[in-house]
Amino acid sequence: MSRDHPRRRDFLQALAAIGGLALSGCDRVASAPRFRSVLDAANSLTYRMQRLLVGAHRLAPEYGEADISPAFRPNGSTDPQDVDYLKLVGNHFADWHLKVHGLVEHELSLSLEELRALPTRTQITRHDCVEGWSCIGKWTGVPLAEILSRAGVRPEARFVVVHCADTLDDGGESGADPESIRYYESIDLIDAAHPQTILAYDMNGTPLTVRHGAPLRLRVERQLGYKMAKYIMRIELVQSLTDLHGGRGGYWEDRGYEWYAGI
Ligand SMILES: Nc1nc2c(c(=O)[nH]1)N[C@H]1C(S)=C(S)[C@@H](COP(=O)(O)O)O[C@H]1N2
Ligand SMILES: [Mo]
Repeated sequence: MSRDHPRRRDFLQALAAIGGLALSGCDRVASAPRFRSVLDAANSLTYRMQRLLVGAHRLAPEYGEADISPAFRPNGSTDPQDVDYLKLVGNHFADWHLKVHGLVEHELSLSLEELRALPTRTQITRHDCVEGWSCIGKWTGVPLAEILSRAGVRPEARFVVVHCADTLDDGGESGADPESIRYYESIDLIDAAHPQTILAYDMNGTPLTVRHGAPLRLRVERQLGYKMAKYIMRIELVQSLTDLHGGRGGYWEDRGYEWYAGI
């Protein structure tokens, strides 16, 4: 009995420690105002279910070199004809800068060279398009968290919005203001801080081609393809999505797709 005692006490202490850790871990996330307001803001059942079931930290599966799809299907915009973008392509993106602005402590303007000098992550992941196809590719880029920590996220910020260079092909024909049909996407700060969320500049070991989003695209590996914005021009930290374009947080979301496109 007395021999068991210390062990039991150790066990109880360990349990308390684990419980305490788990509790403070959950507590930290659940009671953080930012997380709560994201939940409040999200009216999508999918989003809440996914967040409850998978939590903030689950990693998307990663694959080996042998699994890389021999041909990765391009989709959506594949050859943007927007004048500003064509100028950038013409000069091999030497004049391109990633602008980071909005609810940040310091605005950033980073060249491709500067981005490539930052810490990198490479991941081989499966891209699932909502249309029902998947391809496996290798992506190299800078974790979005690195950029955000350099910019300093202000406490009011809740979403990261990615603004792209392209307007979809049929956009001009409708006679709409091109700015209103420019591709854009948004994610919450949980996905923004996720280790597999990167701003990719290389695909399968070579710089991104125009088809796949040169010079920079987003990879948010736990969500569907339409979240993976290509042709990134600027990143904006915002408190609310309602003032942007159609108000639903993305080009396709404004046309009826789910904002949280969890896989
Ligand atoms: N800027 C921009 N990003 C975009 C799109 C687009 O049309 N424009 N299409 C999305 C969709 S629906 C998919 S499936 C992927 C396709 O990426 P890929 O061309 O590299 O296959 O890009 C996503 N990102
Ligand atoms: Mo897609």
